[in-house]
Amino acid sequence: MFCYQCEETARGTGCMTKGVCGKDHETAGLQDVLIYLCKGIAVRSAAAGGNDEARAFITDALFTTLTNVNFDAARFREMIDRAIAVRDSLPPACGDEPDACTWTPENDDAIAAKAREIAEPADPADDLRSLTDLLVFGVKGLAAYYHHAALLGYTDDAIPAFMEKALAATVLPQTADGMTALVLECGGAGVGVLALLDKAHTETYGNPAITSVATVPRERPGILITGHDLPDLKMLLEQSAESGVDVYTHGEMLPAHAYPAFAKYPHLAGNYGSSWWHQREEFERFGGPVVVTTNCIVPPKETYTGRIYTTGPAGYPGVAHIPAAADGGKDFSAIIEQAKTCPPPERLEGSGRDLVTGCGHAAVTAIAGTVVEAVKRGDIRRFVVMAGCDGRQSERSYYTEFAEALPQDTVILTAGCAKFRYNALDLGTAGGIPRVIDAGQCNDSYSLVVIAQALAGAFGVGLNDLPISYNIAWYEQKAVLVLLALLHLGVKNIALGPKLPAFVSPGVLAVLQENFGITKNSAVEADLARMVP
Ligand code: FSO
Ligand code: SF4
Repeated sequence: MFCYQCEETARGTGCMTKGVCGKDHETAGLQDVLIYLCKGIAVRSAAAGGNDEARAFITDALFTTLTNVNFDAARFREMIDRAIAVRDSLPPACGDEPDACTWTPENDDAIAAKAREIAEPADPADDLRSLTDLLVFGVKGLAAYYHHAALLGYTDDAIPAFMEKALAATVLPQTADGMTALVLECGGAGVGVLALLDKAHTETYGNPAITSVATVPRERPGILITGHDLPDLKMLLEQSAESGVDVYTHGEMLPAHAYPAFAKYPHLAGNYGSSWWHQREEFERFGGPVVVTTNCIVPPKETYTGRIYTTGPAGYPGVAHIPAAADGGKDFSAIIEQAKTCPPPERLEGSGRDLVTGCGHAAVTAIAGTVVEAVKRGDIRRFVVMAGCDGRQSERSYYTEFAEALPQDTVILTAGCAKFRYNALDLGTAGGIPRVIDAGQCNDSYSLVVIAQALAGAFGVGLNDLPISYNIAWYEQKAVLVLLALLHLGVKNIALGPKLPAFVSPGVLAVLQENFGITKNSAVEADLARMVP
């Protein structure tokens, strides 16, 4: 195997025997083959002017290959069979199609041989390979966000059409310039998909309101739900109402409390625990069933394998999977019954302080006058965007230290699970607003853009002239897409950390630095001096 798609990749260069995430050699190979087949589907679908079934398949298949989504080799075998069927149902694109359009394995050995062929370790200096992988990882992020929007019935043909064009390009002859143009175009598609998902969430569930979320568990048994899928939470809340069981959010599900459509359920009891990588301890101590709707799942401990469930794109071998019916409905009744037999959640050390979330664009622009006045008075000197992901490596304590060291007249704008590094700290208020403005999931990063654009409008300046610095924590491929979206919007001087992506070659990095001022963050004091002048 060779995988270098996430920030925690082995030795900062690539996982070659087993993923740091726990992905094994076999699953990595099957994922590579599935992506390869998606490229063949993309060539044919694009030539046919776009095929709905092919586009839906590509969207869902790519999502399963993001970091920490699905570790289940059996699921990937099924998807490979389905990929071949989808591809072969489409007419040939031309007389001389790339291998991805025609390659058909006779058996498992042929799949394994293809996986070995694909998994060539990258030459770190190969700019074209770097750009191609940057594009594929950005398209994976696009697929994840589009999957969420499409589930709620919000579609936009431009997004799957771009995914198709981009994937097809990776198996057709390319130049570095052509690939660079596609990478930049991917950022534009990223802005489009984030706006679409924002519309899907806010029109379906209402605009989030600034909300305090309890972190101390109640006395009744509970079900914990994690990941990003809001329709799953809605179904679970509906089915468990009046059951005597409470529902708690974990990780990226925390912002759900802020939507009117979820806040109205009295048995949505609070948030339990923190970001994804704490789940082995937190799921064990929760004591009741846990539903994992998307990334990030980490290899579960035996102590809770009998009460953890995956659904949607998520999967793990030996973990029960809740399927969707043809109409998208899911049956959580067995989980609710199991919860009734479980003890209430154990209180976690460090819990107690409410977490504030729901600072989406509607809530923040509603108080824009207060914010603008606070900036004019000098009560708010600077905003620092600290959105992105959390991760398990110790160097990520940088983000806690940076948040603590920020002067009192600064405000953190955040989204994604990166916030768990500082959202339980008592950072107080600045200019009458909380010093941590949590716009929601990484899926809600668009809110930060809208807030920045509203501030730029209020002050009559460009985005890069605002008193905003960017200190972004990345981990997986959705963060790659968000970064490309920010570049597309012309945002400059983003600091990225804790490591730069292994798949960015020195040549590509030089271009990013020259054109966009991207840097790696360094030490707290030096970064503070640079970002909060
Ligand atoms: Fe986090 Fe995981 Fe939302 Fe990511 S839970 S790390 S960017 O998959 O999705 O922020
Ligand atoms: Fe390694 Fe990350 Fe790939 Fe997992 S997703 S195999 S940790 S690079």
